[in-house]
Amino acid sequence: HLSLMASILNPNVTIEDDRTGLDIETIRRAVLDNLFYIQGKFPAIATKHDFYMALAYTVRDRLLQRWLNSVQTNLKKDVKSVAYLSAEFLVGPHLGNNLINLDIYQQVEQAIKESGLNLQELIDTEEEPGLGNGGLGRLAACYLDSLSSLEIPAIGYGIRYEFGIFDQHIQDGWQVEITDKWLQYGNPWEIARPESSVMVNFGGRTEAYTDDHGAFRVRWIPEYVVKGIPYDTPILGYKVNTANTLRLWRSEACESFNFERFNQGDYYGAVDSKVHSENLCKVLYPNDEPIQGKELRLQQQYFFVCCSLQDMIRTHLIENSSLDNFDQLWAIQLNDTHPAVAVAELMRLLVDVHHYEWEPAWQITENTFGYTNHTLLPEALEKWPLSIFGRLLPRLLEIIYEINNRFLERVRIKFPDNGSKMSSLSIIDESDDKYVRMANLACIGSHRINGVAQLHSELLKETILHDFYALFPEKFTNVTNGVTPRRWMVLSNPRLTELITQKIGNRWINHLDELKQLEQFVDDASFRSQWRQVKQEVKQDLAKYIEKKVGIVVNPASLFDVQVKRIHEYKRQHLNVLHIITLYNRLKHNPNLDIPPRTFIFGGKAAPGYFMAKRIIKLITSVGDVINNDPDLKDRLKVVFLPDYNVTLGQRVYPAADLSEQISTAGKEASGTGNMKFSLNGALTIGTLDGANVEIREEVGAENFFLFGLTTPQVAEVKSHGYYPRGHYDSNEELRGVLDLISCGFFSRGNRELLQPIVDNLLYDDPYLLLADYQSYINSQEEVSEAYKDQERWSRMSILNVARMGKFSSDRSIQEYCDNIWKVQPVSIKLQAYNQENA
Ligand code: 475
Repeated sequence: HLSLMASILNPNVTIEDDRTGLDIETIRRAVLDNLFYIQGKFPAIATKHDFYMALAYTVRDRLLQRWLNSVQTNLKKDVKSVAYLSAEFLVGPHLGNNLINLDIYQQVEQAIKESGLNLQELIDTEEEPGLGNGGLGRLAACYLDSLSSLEIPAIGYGIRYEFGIFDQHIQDGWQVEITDKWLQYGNPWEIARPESSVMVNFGGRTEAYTDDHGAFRVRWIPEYVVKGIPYDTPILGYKVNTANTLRLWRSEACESFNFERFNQGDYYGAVDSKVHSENLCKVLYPNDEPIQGKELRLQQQYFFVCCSLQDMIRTHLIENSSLDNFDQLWAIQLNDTHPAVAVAELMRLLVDVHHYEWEPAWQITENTFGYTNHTLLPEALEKWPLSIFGRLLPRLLEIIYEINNRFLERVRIKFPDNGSKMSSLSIIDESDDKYVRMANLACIGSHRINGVAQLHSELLKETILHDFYALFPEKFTNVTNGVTPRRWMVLSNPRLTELITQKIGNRWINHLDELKQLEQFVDDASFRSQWRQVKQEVKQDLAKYIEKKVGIVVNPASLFDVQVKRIHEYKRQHLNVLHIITLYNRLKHNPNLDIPPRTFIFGGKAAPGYFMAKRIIKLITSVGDVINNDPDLKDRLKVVFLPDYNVTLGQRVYPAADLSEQISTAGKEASGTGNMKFSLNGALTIGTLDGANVEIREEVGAENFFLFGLTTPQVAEVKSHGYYPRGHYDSNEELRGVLDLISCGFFSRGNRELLQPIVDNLLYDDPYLLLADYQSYINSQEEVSEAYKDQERWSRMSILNVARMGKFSSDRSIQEYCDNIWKVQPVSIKLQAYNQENA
């Protein structure tokens, strides 16, 4: 109460009370307070989850000051903000991360201990918001962390899915999908803002009219209207006052719209339309490839884009008299093409609603948008059947036609008589059925187009976006992905964080280049031994987790060989399996073979409708069942499939890995980000020259990286000559032994049908060239085993990997986006108490 009095006497004093105080005693009391007043529980009857909630609210209270001041500052200042539009944000649990970024982990740990609880257990109680599929959604989350840590005014806009990515169970070796009910026990991190709701039109028709000034205009008479309600979550930066907002939209029926039906006595009809509106944001599509032609998916995309643009315009007009300077105060980034309809929607808002002429509206639009591409697979480019698009978004389709006509007119003048260029550049695909091509819309409507790793950005220009590159070379650039060291090191690997910080201080946490200083200790034998000790302890933790989860006992001294990522043929988890079976056969034939024991760890979800990916999971678990229980092997090989790979599990796995498997077919993985998390945590990489592997190898040095496989040009070369996978089977005896063992039902209790689709695919098609890369992979794995036998050498390589990972901080990526694409500056946030003026 002294501080409260002080603030009355002197309004410049920051108020420290039960909701802001950071000393151990205040935190301890605040948790008990929240337990009583929010959870409605005495400690004696509270569950672990109750304590988690009480602590989460305690931490949120300590964020709010920074959050509201950040929001207020961004509103008032005439500084440019970033709007990151993404259908996915895979943020992971908030509690631990907020403790790190608030820099109160230790106080809270102590306070919780004094209440007889364990902080780690409470952190582990949090249900993670699985609002993403994989790399793309997780990248968006790392970028939010870095935007705040760099004090950039920013907002993330997305969808508040009621059910996120499914929970994966493994039954009888197969994946089973369970709905993810992440909201069932409440979400303490979000605040609903129903007062900022907006309306979104769907269906119906358009109509021309002449306004009061005699101008020709179009209006959209929708068939139905959906309300978007924003839910805000603070994203605090590391040791700064900036807390940006992640604003996710939930859909609801628009009451006024149903009122008429309701009055007509059509009660069930009115309720029905309510159900329909709420379905819109029910569930995240679990494919990490596009879902062509699913109307609900297009509704989701337009819904969140329309809500977000209206929200930006509303906030813009609070401090500005017009939208003339919209592009000077907003940089909007399109995270892949999922939000690309924003290009047409901003035009609609400017032209139809705010009565701009086409040309100035187009200038604003093009200056505002940037587009990030995340894939090279041509089949993964999003396109919508024209019929669906036109029925759902009739006005948007008209605008797209207008954009396209004006654009193609410029193309025609630049490349006269080039019909094939015109048809490849057109937003409308007229090949067989008609489609709207979202990547074309994104390219035309953005002033910058980037890939996510050097190789990927080069390949974009050469392949899928070649004709756009010929037209607008100045638009193309690269921003290599990065990951946040706060979550992927400080939070997930406290032991290594401590060891590094002892040696070089803690500046590396937000200046990751400083890890360089570790190089001076690489020849220090006692440091190397400490380094090994840390890895050993972390591996023991994972070993315990594995035993608890899947009942497999693994040897923490064995080489932990890890591949965690979505299951995809191009990522080649099955190539990893071919290596496992090769080792198995070698050990069976030669029990005295001198190779270090290995534990192969897999994790990853398969899209529910992806037949081959689901078979690959079954292959891994089946091979594991045989190998793990074969007494001849004397536990020298173990194969573990960890169910339900997600952010939380990633945080356990990356720190414990010795070897990181980054084995995609060259030219297929846009970047990868798991590759960075592994290396940052001291794993060595076995990998192809694909995605960001190329740059990782460049940084850590070729001698500290296990390279194998065809290069991208070699892949193209092999394919151009009519690739014949069967030839590798015929000529490579060891490979033949491996495939034959699968075929004969050895791993499937004699069932020859079960795994045959995988073998047949490899022998007769092998689109991802596993057989072509097999021998090179096996050879490289032999080098891995040799290196691991020499633990001192391995430790040197591991230390150098970590020391040279500075480039792969998402802080560096975001700085590049700020400088080269968004042209935004940091703004430092001054704290002002909530009950003071203009708060
Ligand atoms: C790349 N997801 C990684 C990562 O840049 C890259 C697609 C359609 C619908 C829903 N999700 C998707 C992706 O395309 C995706 O995750 N791409 C990944 O983006 C970040 O590191 O190489 O595969």
